[in-house]
Amino acid sequence: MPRDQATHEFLINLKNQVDRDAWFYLGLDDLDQEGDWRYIDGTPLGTFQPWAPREPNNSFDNENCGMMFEYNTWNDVRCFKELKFICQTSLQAPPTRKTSHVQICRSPPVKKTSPSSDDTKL
Ligand SMILES: [Ca+2]
Ligand SMILES: [Ca+2]
Repeated sequence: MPRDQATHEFLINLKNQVDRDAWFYLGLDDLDQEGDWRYIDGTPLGTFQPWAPREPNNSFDNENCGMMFEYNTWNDVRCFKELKFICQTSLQAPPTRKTSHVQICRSPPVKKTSPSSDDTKL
């Protein structure tokens, strides 16, 4: 969860090792209440919110998941859009909220045979 500039840049660098052109989910959404953006652990966003200009725009009243967008800014998209993702996990407290990206992050690890895997886990 990119709560500050340093973490934001860390995630970008991590992603770039797999795919420099990819957009990816960030672990934030406003699924519970429109416009109330929260990280996947339920905590509200802080002051660090590098949304792209005119985002989040909740386009077609159906954009509720945050993603890393052009120029390393954030954008809201439909949660079923197929994107890469980076998971942050805790060995002690797994996520409790059930969203599509949580479900993806909970999927059993798939054995990769190539270094160019689709997902990167922290
Ligand atoms: Ca929304
Ligand atoms: Ca949007």
